[in-house]
Amino acid sequence: MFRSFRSRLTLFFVAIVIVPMLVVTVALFRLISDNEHGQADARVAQGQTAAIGLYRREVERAGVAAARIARDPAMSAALRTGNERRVQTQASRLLRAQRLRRIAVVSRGRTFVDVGSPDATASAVRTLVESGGGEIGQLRVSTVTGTEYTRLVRRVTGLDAAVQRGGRTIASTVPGIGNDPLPRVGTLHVDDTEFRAASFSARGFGDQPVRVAVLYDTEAVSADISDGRRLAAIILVVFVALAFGFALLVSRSLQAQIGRFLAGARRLAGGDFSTPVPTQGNDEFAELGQEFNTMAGQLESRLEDLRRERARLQESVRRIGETAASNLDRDALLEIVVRTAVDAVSAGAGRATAREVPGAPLKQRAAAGHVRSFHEAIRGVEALSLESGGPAESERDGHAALAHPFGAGDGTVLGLISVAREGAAFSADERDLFHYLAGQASVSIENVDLHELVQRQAVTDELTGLFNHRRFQEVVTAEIERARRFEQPLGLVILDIDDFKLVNDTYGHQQGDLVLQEVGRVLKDSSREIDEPARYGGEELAVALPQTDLDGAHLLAERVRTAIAALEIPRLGGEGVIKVTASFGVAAVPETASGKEDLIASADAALYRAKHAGKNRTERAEPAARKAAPAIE
Ligand code: GH3
Ligand code: MG
Ligand code: MG
Repeated sequence: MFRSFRSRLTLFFVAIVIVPMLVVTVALFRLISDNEHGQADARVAQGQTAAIGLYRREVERAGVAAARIARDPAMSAALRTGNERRVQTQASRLLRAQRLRRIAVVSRGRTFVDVGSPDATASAVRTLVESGGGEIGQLRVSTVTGTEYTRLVRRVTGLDAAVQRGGRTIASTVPGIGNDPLPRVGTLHVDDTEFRAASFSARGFGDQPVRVAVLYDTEAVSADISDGRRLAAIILVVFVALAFGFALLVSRSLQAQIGRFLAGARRLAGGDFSTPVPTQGNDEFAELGQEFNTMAGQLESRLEDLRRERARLQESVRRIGETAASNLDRDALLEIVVRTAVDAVSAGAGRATAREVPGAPLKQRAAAGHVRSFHEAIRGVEALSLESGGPAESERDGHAALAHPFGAGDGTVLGLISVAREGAAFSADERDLFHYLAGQASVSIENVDLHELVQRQAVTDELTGLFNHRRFQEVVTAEIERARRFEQPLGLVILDIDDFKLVNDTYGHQQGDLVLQEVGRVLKDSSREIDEPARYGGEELAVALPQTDLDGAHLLAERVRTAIAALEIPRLGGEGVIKVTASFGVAAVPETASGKEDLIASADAALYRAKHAGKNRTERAEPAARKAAPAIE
């Protein structure tokens, strides 16, 4: 039910604010009500005390008035006469003159004079005495009527008042009060109005007792109560509103903070580590935010590690691919092996050295990293490995190094692969991995050597060491193409040993072979790096001469011819030497031919002419234009 954060906050708010507030409200309303009633009762009691005081004062005033009347000479005279009318006249006069409310004279149990208001109350009684000392009667005087008294009470106390005599209400400031008995202390209902009342007994006029009540209109109390309650309610409402406002503020801020965390978590889930969760202050939320950001940082660096690992893996896979593609090229293979070894063991640098041919000094063939920084360490470990003919390890001047030899399979070291780094020595795992890699590389290099040998054999003539016919054809094809593209000349020399058959026949086939080898060597020695002399077939040899025109080819042919003629070939199994000569035909693109077939054919034709012309000579091929002429004829 209270699953969401907002509803939990709401529950929390209701529990700690609303419920206590309701309890406080009820208690406060009760307190206000009790307090107002208490105040009302106190007010009534106070009013009663004042009313009693006022009543006494009226009685005292009446006493003063009675004394004055008793001393009045005209009144005394009238009383002495016992004439009822005279006394009454005098009493009426005094009533008016002295603003009295009622005067009565009682004599021998009979009231023979009674003037003024029948409602008069709070009277004083005075005994009238003859000059002789005999009692003539009783004088009763009142200075206030019930109505006046109740008005006076109201003026002085602010409360209503009522006077009852003999069970009947004779005066009241509350109209329509009726004759219900006035309670000593209690509640009185007049029509719909409720009064708090307190009453006391007093002497009325003469001997008649009266009951005087002070009345407090509880409507005022109710109004006060509701005023109090309203004020309390307003304060409570304001308080609740403020609490609600603060709670809303706190809730918003909490929700905003949590919202930020949520957004941060979602960003993380989406793989975005760039924006940290904002942290303010130093409360638990800030701490949580900091922890969150730390966690994100760690996650990011882990991911970065993973990415790097993955990149390394991809790089390795790529290298394996490269290796697969290029393992027939020794230098490319060494390059890959060194780079992989450096990466695999986290080395600072590495290199591969190899000999051109067995016995030659080791030369650097591939390198990775900054080899010069580790020169000493690498040289040192390579020396160790060379010395032992096996894997070596060294650690010196804060540099650790590993080396592994590779050889020809017969134990001769053809090269070394080495790595070095600063700091810690290589672990057993790293060492094993390095030697495994180098071992595998060694096998691959052997394969490369084997492959190179086979390749060489495929294009080489076994007897003379010159290129074979197939390779010659390839070379001429390629060179013709190149000559055409760059518009350069291409010369061709073909030679045929003179009377070779005779050599074979005279000295045997083996001797013939030796002659062939010697002639081949002369041709090779006379050729440049770029020329590829070949055994064209039998005892015919040929060499294509890039960037060489007909004259150039002729020059070379003559040089070779002279050198062959000067050759002294030892006799196999006998004394003396054999001398041979050769005939040459030279041709050139574009002078004597335009294509490959053309070129060979024209050189062949020239050779043929040289044979016919007496051998041991060089003939030029016919120029292309002259050759074309017979076709027209
Ligand atoms: P010419 O001056 O006209 O060229 O005379 P020739 O004797 O050289 O004539 P021909 O071309 O007929 O003879 C070639 C001989 O070369 C025939 C063959 O037995 C021999 N021959 C070809 N290949 C070899 C080889 O590999 N070794 C040996 N010893 N002889 C070979
Ligand atoms: Mg021949
Ligand atoms: Mg020949």
